Amino acid sequence: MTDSSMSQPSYLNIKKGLFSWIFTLDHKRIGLLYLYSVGAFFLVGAALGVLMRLELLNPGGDLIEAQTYNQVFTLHGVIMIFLFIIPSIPAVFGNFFLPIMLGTDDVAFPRLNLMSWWLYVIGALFALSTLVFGDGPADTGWTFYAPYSVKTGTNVSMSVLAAFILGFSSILTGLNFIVTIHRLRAPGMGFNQMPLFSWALYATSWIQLLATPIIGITLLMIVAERMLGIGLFDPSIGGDPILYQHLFWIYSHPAVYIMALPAMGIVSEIIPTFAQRTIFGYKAIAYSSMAIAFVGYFVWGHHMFTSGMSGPAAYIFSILTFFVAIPTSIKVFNWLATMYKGSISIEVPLLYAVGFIFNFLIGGLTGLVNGALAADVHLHDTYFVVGHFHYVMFGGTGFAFFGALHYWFPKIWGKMYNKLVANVAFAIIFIGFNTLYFPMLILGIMGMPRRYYDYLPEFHSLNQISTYGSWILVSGLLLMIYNLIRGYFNGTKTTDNPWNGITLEWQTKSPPPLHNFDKAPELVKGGPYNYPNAIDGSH
Ligand code: HEM
Ligand SMILES: [Cu+2]
Repeated sequence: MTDSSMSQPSYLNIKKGLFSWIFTLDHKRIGLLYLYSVGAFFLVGAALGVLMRLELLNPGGDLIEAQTYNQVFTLHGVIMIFLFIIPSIPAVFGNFFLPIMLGTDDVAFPRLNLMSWWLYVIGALFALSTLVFGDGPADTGWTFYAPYSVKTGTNVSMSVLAAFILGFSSILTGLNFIVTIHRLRAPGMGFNQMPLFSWALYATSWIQLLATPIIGITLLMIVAERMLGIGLFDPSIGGDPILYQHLFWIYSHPAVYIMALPAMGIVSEIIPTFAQRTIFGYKAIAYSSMAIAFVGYFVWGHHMFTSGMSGPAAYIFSILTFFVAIPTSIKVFNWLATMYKGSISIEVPLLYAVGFIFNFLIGGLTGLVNGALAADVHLHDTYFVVGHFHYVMFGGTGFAFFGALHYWFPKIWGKMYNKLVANVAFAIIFIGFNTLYFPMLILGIMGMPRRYYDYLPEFHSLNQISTYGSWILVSGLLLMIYNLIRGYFNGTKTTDNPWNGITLEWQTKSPPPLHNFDKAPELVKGGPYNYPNAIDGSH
């Protein structure tokens, strides 16, 4: 292990000034541009979430008005989905690490990559402009269901145009990654020698490429319907609102895997490193990502069980939904098998990975409950659903994102944060998260509907607990961010491979040089996770 100092030339210090960042073609800098923008929107979205929880602390609608609440949950949803969670892991860590982990010097199309980020910024400005222009931000929910989205006076057109532009950004990232993986792997690295994070990004990229155009066109149809009254979705002029729901979910269910698969890829990196053990079931984990991406296209109807579809259609969607559980469980079993008998060092990235597994299990199992036709008819549009998807997206993907940040922090900046503080922040976040969202599952079963600014008195105590949870969670998040920023400025210098990782990014300097490697990296014989001293390595 060599010690690298900040004064050595690296991608961070080779060029200076704002322009060298916002017009950079370096995938690492583009990854960081995404990190800062995605991170900023996460904070805005979280603030809106906390505002909703304040409103719901007591019954009586005492803090914000009903219509404001409608706009707040819509903006919260739009920001969290399109500006935070979809770009989070692929655009930040995929950009930064995919080329390095493949042993190459950049993505296939660096200019397209820069354009993705600029489209992201433009899309974000469109979304925020609804705060100023027109009759305020959309009040439809992030799903923009017709016919209300066609009729409401709020600025739906601008919001869906924002989502349209952001969709292009996502498509270009996916396209870039697919070509990078096919064309730029280091000599000798076959598909089955790729790190599992690359496999996860590969599966994700196909969804981004094939599913995102559907939402793009659907949202343009909403704009056309609002401006021209064509009669696509509005029944009063001959349209079909159910058609909108189909088109929306044909994208938005696969999009759930745009959010989940990269997170699973992160966990598949962190676990073998901190267990110092060859990953159990490499191929099963790799191919199950592809299986999830594929099956994910055929289950969208589970969002529409109460829309009046035929019995046989509903049964089929329900059964197909259960099939997604198979490749997902395969991953969970393989992660646990990797840790079993491993020599585990409990560092903060591993805590986030295990936190991911815990939360994602609750998210996945409550997903099966929703997918079960008979149960969903009762739970549809209740807080059970709100609890479920926060467990998946935040407890799952959000935790994996934070885990990745702590895992690769020393590689990205060449410094180490304070580990004790990071552990404490994790504990607060984990406790706060579960205090915030677990009560929502119970509230949903009790019958509390979602998207209301007020509730009946019998729901009071659980809502209070949930709001206290949001305060605990936010304190933990602020502590984590403070600790990382302090690590960035004052952290101790780190070695090139502080976790004893075995994938290629650990062979280069921390922070990496401009073109990633000073000398060509050496591939590990027999796959990317072959720990030479591992206890009982298995394949
Ligand atoms: C501090 C963190 C957060 C808090 C306090 C929070 C709180 C809430 C609450 C209370 C609602 C329900 C509104 C209602 O139905 O009346 C909600 C909805 C939602 N949240 Fe969050 N949330 C947080 C983070 C996140 C994250 C990280 C994501 C995604 C990654 C997310 C995605 C969503 C979505 C998609 C909705 C649905 C919006 C809609 O109904 O149209 N939230 N959130
Ligand atoms: Cu779904």
